[in-house]
Amino acid sequence: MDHTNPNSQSLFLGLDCSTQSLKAVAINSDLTPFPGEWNVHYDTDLPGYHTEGGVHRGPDGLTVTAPPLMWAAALDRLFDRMRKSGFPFELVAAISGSGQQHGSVYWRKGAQRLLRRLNPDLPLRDQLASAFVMDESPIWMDSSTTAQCRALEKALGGPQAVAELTGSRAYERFTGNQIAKISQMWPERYAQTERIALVSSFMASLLIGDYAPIDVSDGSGMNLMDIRQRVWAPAALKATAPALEKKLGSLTLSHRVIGTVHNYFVRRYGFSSNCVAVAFSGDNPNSLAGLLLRESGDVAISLGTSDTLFASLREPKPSASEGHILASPIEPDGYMALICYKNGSLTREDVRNSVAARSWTRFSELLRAAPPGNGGHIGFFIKEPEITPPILRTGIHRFGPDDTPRSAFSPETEARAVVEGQFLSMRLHAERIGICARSILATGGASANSDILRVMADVFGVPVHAGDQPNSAALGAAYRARHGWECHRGSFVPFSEVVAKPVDFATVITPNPAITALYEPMLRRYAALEERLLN
Ligand code: ADP
Ligand code: XUL
Repeated sequence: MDHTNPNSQSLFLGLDCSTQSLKAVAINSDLTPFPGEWNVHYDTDLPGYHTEGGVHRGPDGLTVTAPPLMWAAALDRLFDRMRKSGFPFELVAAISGSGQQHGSVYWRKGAQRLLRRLNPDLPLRDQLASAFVMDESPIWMDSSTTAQCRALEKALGGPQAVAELTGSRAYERFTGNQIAKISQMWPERYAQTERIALVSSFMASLLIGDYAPIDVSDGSGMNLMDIRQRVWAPAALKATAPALEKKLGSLTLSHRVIGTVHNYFVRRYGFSSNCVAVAFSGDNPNSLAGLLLRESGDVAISLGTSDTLFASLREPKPSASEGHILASPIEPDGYMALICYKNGSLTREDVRNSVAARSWTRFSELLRAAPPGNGGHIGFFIKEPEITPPILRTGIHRFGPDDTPRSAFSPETEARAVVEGQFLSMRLHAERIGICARSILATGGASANSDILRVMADVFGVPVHAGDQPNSAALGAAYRARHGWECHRGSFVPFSEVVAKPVDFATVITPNPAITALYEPMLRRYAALEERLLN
């Protein structure tokens, strides 16, 4: 298939290697969706890896990892499924992908040779079994590196200095602090590491059969990159681990073509040998691309395993108190702001399981049964050590309308408290870094639930839009594949010229001003109670 002809019926494939599953979507040249959506769910489709919610948790409650070999096995499983469903791999002109951010993979010396020589007759799982120095990759849910974070801040002159340099103060899940921990705990393993990849560049490496570069947008989540110059920051590298620069390889701009798909995928699945790979990036950056967020005031909220809120940004103002500044994945000199919550879908699921017999329908009934504002009841559901704000001690904190602690709520109050609390927190912390929503695009698994979206609209007091495609990360990767392919054929073209068409956000939920007014005093109470918990 000749993919240099713009009139051909080329397809563009987007992957999303997320916490719980690996997904794929495809689009046509004119950006219309190609029918079908494919998914491999780690817990149920690859039970041999014994994950729960896609991860392994350590006994300390802080360490969270996942096996990189499982992600490789998932890629074969996904493409097998697509082939069986008749997916025309030969039409794919370009592929890109998303990875859960911050997670790191440690390739053993000699792994590059293994990648280059991948044999199409054997699954990746068999060929890469000895390729990793760490069989378990630390992922974004890990919060075991507080000591390394404080050491980085001390070495660079404090949290604000780290934020000014790298876009965020030191965070436990950020890759540099994870690398520091590994180099200190297992110096021999660190010495045997030839290359350190992010989940995004790891998946890209499988596809091109070589070490793939880290893109500047996902690279912003490491506490290692100079956020303005978009190069590794020597002072951060030095404070993190010895001989680190060589192990990281060089960074790439997000729209760059990084290679063609390896013969393994050509022979095994029928990809064209001309099919190019565009730099993979983080799931939140790809969602920004998938939702076409460009104007200030356009905010997206993704309700996936993590809940995240993000927006495009021209003028970065890194803060030591909350949020992250990342390099934009679509504008070579733009930025994005990101706020991340660890207590997202899994925490809502936990409450659903305890009050609604594991049913989202029942959960919605309960949500509707309690009045907006919840009669003044407020809850903090810290099932996982939280990122925003940083509260590492888990537990549920419930307060009555007079701010006194309560040990339990009724089922309706409990269901409403978890959802209202999450959105009050998002509004509070977004406003503190200057993000003032004019409208919200909702995405991620839980954006399918209109009762949850109604609370979002009322708390923020702005319309919430949602579409049929809750997986904006895979879609954004497909758009970026299309954009990178276009730039590769000639010179750089702005993303907005290639991807100009707004996506279909058929569902619009408008806020009720009387209810929004009710949330104003509640937001102030929420802030004061949060302060109390932090102290
Ligand atoms: P990720 O990509 O981060 O792995 P997804 O965006 O696929 O996650 O979201 C998965 C989550 O979506 C599940 O954990 C589940 O709790 C949530 N979810 C799915 N359907 C609903 C629903 N109807 N209401 C609320 N949450 C839902
Ligand atoms: C973002 C973050 C998560 C992961 C997993 O900073 O940690 O959103 O990207 O989805």
